[in-house]
Amino acid sequence: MSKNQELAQLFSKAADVMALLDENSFRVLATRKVARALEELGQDVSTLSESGKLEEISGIGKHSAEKIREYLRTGHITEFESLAKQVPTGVLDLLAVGSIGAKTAYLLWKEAGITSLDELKAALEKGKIPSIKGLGEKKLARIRQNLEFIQGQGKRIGIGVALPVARQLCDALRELAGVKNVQYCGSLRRGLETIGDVDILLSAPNSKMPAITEFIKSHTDTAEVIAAGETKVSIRTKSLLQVDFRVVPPESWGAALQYFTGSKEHNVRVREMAIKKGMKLNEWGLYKGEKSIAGLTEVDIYDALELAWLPPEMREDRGEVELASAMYQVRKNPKFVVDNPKLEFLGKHIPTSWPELQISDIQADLHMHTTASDGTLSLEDMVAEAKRRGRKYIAITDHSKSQVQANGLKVDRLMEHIKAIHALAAKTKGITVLAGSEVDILADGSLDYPDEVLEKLDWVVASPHAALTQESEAATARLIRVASNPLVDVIGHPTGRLVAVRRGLEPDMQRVIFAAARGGVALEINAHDLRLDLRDVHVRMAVEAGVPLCINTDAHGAADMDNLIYGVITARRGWARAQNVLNTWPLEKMLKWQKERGKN
Ligand code: DGT
Ligand code: CA
Ligand code: CA
Ligand code: ZN
Repeated sequence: MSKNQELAQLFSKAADVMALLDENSFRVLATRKVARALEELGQDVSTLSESGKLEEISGIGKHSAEKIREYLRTGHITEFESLAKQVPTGVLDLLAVGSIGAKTAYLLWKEAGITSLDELKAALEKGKIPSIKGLGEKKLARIRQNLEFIQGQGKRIGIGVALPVARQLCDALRELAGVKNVQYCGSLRRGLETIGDVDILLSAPNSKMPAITEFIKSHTDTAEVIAAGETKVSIRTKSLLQVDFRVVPPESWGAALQYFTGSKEHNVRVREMAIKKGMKLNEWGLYKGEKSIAGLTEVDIYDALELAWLPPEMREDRGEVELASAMYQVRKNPKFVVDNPKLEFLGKHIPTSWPELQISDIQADLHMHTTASDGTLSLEDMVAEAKRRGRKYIAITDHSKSQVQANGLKVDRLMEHIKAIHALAAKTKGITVLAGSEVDILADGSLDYPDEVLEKLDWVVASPHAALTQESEAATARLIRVASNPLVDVIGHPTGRLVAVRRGLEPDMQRVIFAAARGGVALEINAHDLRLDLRDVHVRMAVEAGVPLCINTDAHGAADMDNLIYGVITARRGWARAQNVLNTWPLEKMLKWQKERGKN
């Protein structure tokens, strides 16, 4: 772990401890900001410290800089250590359970004597938690649900952890002499939000196997070799990921890529197609009798089976085999009439090749936070960073007044902020900056600012942050109300779920999406790897209903903007093409949509 990360974790833990001990909420927030700033720092914190530049980092003040220097000098932060002594470490683990915030953890600890997740589980099972104010039966039921939820996730790893590790391994292997192709496959290539294990496929001549095995075993990221055979090596990385490497001869590359990308369900369907044609498909190739028909590329395999190639993210047996078949037929015969009601939403023109949504299609980011609320970059820096990354237009959307712990803006501060954004926008060339807000959706679906305030904004993201455990029916009514509000442009992270941590709202999403279609409100795909909200299946519903999607990073700092890829992958999993994604549109088209939406 780098010094940057070590320090980020120390500050983040200190913030948890402070929250538990009920310290001033601004101090907690400031400490979290330091953690975030450290995580995102593009350079080594020791170097910065030596050149006396720590205080120049946005989010790091004089006192935090002192602590950072102390750590770099001594390996300790005395103040944090004495803070930590006041709370058992197991109590901090309780915070990982959705619906346990600092106050609840405090009650569980002080009033029920619970100091670890195991103790919590046992106490809940035995019904041994005394009834205390703030910890009623409903609350305990929710905690129990959430605890079961996180423990039921097993050991799957988030895509945000797995993808960077897999990419680095693939890049390293590509440099190795004799290696022809390298690609991660399995659930990671399909872009699932959590990954069981990473499957990396290589093509190389058999003679290269010993050298490849040796390289993988001695790689700096390898913590343990689980198995090593003639064509397969399995390791565990330092980040606790299991990675299976398989080596195939170059002539089987496409067949193996297709096979190991999966999903199993998709493969079963594709293999059935082969059998119908009197062929046999396996990881080595496509065969008719002994004769090899295809194997070199994935496209060759699909083509020989009269299927169009589709992006890996779509291969879940959710209708993509039917789509691929229709696309192939139309390509062979433009007059071919597709008679499949499930494909009707594609309109009259079935594409002959699927236009895979790319990161480079994204022109705008319409959900971003600055130091005005809980971001780490100033307005100026955020705009400069977005411009540097080639965004053509953005919306600055700091939190609204209910988000006290995130320093949400009261109306007078919002008015000042709008002025400041417009002033900066007027003198900034090459990027259009909209003055927006991320307005809280209150439990009943009303918004956190009155209409006359919302009317002053160029862009309104409305998001749920609180009351995320309400009943499904209430959640549906809440979101339908927002989806019907003409002052709302997009619903941000519509369910508030956190991948493998918190269920979030569980509305009847089909009804919400129909309401959004009627109201002309867009739905966000929040690209943060822990949110991915809308999730894939709901993206698909939105695409079918013709509701525009908006892939936003919800950036609270510069590094968050790199999360865009996870949003794009999730969009692909829901069959979204660029035309479905509002922020791929040029600014003029988006503004036109904004003016005309919901009018017909
Ligand atoms: P995971 O690792 O649980 O996140 O999910 P996957 O999809 O990566 O599954 P994994 O690692 O067990 O296998 C990787 C791919 O290999 C899988 O997506 C499809 C292929 N595969 C594995 N076992 C079978 C099988 O029994 N039949 C077929 N047709 N394909 C298989
Ligand atoms: Ca896998
Ligand atoms: Ca595997
Ligand atoms: Zn946000």
